[in-house]
Amino acid sequence: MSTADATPTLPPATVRTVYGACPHDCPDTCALQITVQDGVAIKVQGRSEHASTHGALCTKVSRYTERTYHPERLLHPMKRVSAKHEAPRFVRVSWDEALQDIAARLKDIAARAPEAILPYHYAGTMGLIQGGSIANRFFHTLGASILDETICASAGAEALNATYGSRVGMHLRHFAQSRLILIWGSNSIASNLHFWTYANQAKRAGARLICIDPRRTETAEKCHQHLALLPGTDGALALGLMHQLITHDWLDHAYIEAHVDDWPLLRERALQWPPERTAEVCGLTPEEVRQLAHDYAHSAPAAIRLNYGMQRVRGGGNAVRLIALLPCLIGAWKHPAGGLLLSASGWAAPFKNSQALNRPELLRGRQPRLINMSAVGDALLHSGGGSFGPRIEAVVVYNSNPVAVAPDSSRVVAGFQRSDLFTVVLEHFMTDTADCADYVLPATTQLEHLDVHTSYGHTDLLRNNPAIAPLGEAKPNTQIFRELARAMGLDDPLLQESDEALAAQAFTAEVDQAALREQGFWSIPLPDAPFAQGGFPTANGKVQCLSPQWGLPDHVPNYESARSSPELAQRYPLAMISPPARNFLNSSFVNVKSLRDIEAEPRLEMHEQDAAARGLADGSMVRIFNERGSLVCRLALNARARPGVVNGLGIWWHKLSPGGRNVNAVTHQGLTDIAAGATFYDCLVQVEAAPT
Ligand SMILES: Nc1nc2c(c(=O)[nH]1)N[C@H]1C(S)=C(S)[C@@H](COP(=O)(O)OP(=O)(O)OC[C@H]3O[C@@H](n4cnc5c(=O)[nH]c(N)nc54)[C@H](O)[C@@H]3O)O[C@H]1N2
Ligand SMILES: Nc1nc2c(c(=O)[nH]1)N[C@H]1C(S)=C(S)[C@@H](COP(=O)(O)OP(=O)(O)OC[C@H]3O[C@@H](n4cnc5c(=O)[nH]c(N)nc54)[C@H](O)[C@@H]3O)O[C@H]1N2
Ligand SMILES: [Mo]
Repeated sequence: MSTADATPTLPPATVRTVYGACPHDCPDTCALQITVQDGVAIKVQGRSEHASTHGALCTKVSRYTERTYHPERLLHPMKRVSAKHEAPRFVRVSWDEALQDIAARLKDIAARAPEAILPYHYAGTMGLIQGGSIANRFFHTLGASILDETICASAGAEALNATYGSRVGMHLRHFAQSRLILIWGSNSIASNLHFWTYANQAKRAGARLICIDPRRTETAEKCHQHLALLPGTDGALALGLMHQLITHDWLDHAYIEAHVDDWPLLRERALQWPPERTAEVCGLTPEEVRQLAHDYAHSAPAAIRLNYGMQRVRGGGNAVRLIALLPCLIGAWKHPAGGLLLSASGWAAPFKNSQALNRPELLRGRQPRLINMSAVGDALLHSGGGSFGPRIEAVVVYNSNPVAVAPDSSRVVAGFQRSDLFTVVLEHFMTDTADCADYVLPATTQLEHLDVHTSYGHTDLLRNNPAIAPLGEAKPNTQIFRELARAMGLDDPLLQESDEALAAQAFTAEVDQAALREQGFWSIPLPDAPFAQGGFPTANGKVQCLSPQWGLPDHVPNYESARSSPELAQRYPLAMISPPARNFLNSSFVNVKSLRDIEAEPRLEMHEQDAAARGLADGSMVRIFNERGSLVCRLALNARARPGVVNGLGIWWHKLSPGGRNVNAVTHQGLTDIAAGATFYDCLVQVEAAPT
C-alpha cells in the first residue's frame, strides 16, 4: 500500500457565496459577499457590482467574522444571580426558563400599567426586520411606552423636513463631478468611507475640498483647507456666509424667487452677521469667512456633505436649517453635482411599508407616552406621577448599548442599577448594558439572520440573506419576540409572522422583489438633478425659510461654552467633543481585539497651548471632569485639537476604559432646539493630571 493510499480522503469542502448587507449605523450600507465553507463564514467582502460599495469595506466590517465567532459571543440565555449594585454574576438557564420568567414579569406589569414597560433600542442593526417589525408589534400589543429615537439624528432630520419637506439630498455618485465640496461636520474617511471615494475622484479632477470641523480629522488633513470652528457655531457661520452672498450680490435671484419661501425675512437676519461678528463667534478669522463665501459662490457646481456631527449641540436643528438653505441661495441645485446631502432616507420612505411591518393598529387606539432615549437616565430615575406617568418598572433593550452611549452616564448607570427595575437585554456580547440586566438573551448577528435594508447615505435597497446557522442557542430578535409573545399568551397571528413573510411585506409594490432577492439590491429611480426646477417635497414645492413650528432659523448658542455660560467656563474652560474613533462603530467593535489594538486605549486630544497652561505632558494619564462626573484617559498632544477644544474619541465601553468610565461620564442630557436630540458635543470640562 502506498502512503498516498493511506491518507484518508476528506470530502471536498463545500464553498458557497451568500449575498448580504452591512447592518451597521453608517450612511454607506454596503452590499456584502460572504464566503461560507462547510457552514462556517470565512470571509466577508464588499461586492464590486454594487456601485457605492465598489468591492471595498471598512476595516471594521472586513473583520466581521472575528466579531461573529468571538470567543465571548453570548450563546445561551443568562440569568442574573448578583444584586444590581454588585459585580454582575450570571448563570446559564434554558430558553424555556428565561422566557417563562420574563413573560410572567412583563404580564404582571402590563396588567397594571403597560407604560411602565419601556423598550430601548436603536441602530445596532439598521435592518427593517430585526430593527423593528415583531418587536414593535409586541410592544404595541402590550401598550408599552414608545421610545422617542432621538440619540443621533432627530434634530438634523427634522430640520431637513422643515426646510425641504423630507430627508432628501444629492445623489452620492454626483459628488465626483462637484467643483467644490464643503465637508461639514463629517469625518468622512472614518465614518462615511464610500462617500470619500467620490470626493476623492472630484479632488483628482481638480475640485477643491474644504473641511469645516473643530477637529483636524483624517478627512480635514486630506482637504485643501480646514476651518476649525468652535463647536456649535455652524449656524453663525451659515448666517455669515449668507451675509456675504447678499452684500456681494452672489445670489441666484431667479432660483430664490421661484423656489424659496420667505427669503426676505431671513435676509434681514443674515445682514446682522458681517464677517467680523461671525468670525468672533465661530473662532475663525474674518478673512476665512469671506474667502469661504467667495469660494462657495464661485465654484459651480458646489456641493455640501453635511453630517450629523454638527447637530449634536443645543442649536443643531437651527444650524442644519440654515446650512440647508445655502445651496438654494446660489442655485446650486440646478446642477446634478450641486446641492447638499445630509440624509437620503427620505428618498426611500415612499418605498417602505412601515405600517405593514410595524402594525400601529395593534395599539388599538391607545397613545402610549413617549420616553426620550437621550434622557433615559432621568427617565429611569423618575419616581413616577404627574405628567410623567407611571414609574418605569421594566426595560427591554435590543440593538443598543445605552449604558455606554447615552449621555450623563452616572444617571444612566444609577437608573439601570435600580434594584426594583426588571431589565432584559438582547445582545451579542456582555456589554455595559448587559451587565445591568436580570436576563441576557443571545441574539444572532447579521450573518445568521434574514433582513432587508434601506440606507441614509445612498438610495439603494438591500437584502441580507442568512449565511450561516445561528451560533449556540442564539436567535434572531424577531424569533425572541415571537416566543415571548407566545409565552405571554398573546395570540394575535401578527405576532407570529416569519422573517420571510416580513421581508415580503417590507417594501411597496414598485420595488422589484425578484431583483432584490437575486441581485441583492435594487436602486430607487431618481432624477439626476432632482430640484433643478424646484419641486421640493414640501406642501407647495418650495424650500421653507420660515417654519410654522420653529419660526425663522437663527444661531442658537450652546448650553455650555465660554460665550454662552461664562461662569461655568471659569470652572470648566475646555469644550469637549467626543466624535467616533475610526475603528469602532459607536460602542460596537470595542471588544474586537484586532480593532481595539489599533485604537489602543481611550485618548484625549489637546492643543499644546492648553496642555502647557496645565503642566500636562504628552502621553500622560489625565482626568477629565465636570460636575456630572469624570473619566481617565491618555493625553495626546497633537495638531488634531484646536486651542480651547479637546477631543475625547468614543465610544469605549465603560468597563474597558482605565477608570471604568467613558466620555459619557461628562456629557449631559440637555436636548437640541428641534426634535429633542442629544447634545453630546455641547459640553464643558476641565482636565488635570490623573492621580497616580
Ligand atoms: N468608523 C465609524 N463610522 C461611523 C460611526 C462610528 O462610530 N465609527 N458612527 C456612525 C453613526 S451612528 C453616524 S450618526 C454617522 C455620522 O456620524 P457623525 O457623528 O456625523 O460622525 P462623523 O462623520 O465622524 O462626524 C463627526 C464630526 O463632526 C465634528 N464636529 C463635532 N462638533 C462639531 C460642530 O459643532 N461643528 C462641526 N462643523 N463639526 C463638529 C467632529 O469633530 C467629527 O469629525 O457615522 C456613522 N459611521
Ligand atoms: N459621547 C458620545 N456618545 C454618543 C455618540 C457620540 O458621538 N459621542 N454618538 C451617538 C450616536 S450618533 C449614536 S447612533 C448612538 C449609538 O448607540 P447604539 O445604537 O446603542 O449603538 P452601539 O453602541 O453600536 O450598540 C449597538 C448594540 O446593538 C447590538 N446589536 C447589533 N445587532 C444586533 C442584533 O441584531 N440584535 C441584538 N439584539 N443586538 C444587536 C450590538 O452588539 C451593540 O452592543 O450613540 C450615541 N452616543
Ligand atoms: Mo448615529
